[in-house]
Amino acid sequence: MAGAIVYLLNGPNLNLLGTREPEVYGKQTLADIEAAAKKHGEKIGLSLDFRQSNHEGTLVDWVQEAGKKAAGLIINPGAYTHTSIALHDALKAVACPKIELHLSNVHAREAFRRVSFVSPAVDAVICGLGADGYTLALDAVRRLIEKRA
Ligand code: CA2
Repeated sequence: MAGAIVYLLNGPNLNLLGTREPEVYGKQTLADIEAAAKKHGEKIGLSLDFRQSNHEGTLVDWVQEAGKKAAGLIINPGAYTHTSIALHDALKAVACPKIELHLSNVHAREAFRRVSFVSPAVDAVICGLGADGYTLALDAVRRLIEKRA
């Protein structure tokens, strides 16, 4: 377990965190969230590979890469959650524990955000806890990795 690699992937527009809509997404920037996640990862024995892209194909490539290299995968797919069959298919092909993560409670927002193409392809979903969701997702993925070992 010590030093197990976990990919933490972030989708479109999450690079804008902290600049707008703080009432929905919080005040922290993605760099703040990355620093806290890496610190927590170290504490619980996980080595984090934290990335963000605005491009669906890049995210698909990274999910495939995680399938080869990672012990666990956490993904906040951003708006691709609600549209991407390509991400669904890529995630289905990954055997390690996978968690879908959202800052906001997508079920309490617009109807289109209640639809997720990602949820059927992952082990668990965390949403509505803001930036804390990232550290909680790390704890959760660690448990799932342990259980499978
Ligand atoms: O709640 C989440 O984490 C989301 O994945 C965030 C996505 C949204 O499309 C999903 O429905 C739920 C959007 C992230 C955009 O973040 C921004 C932050 C600041 C300014 C503009 C966009």
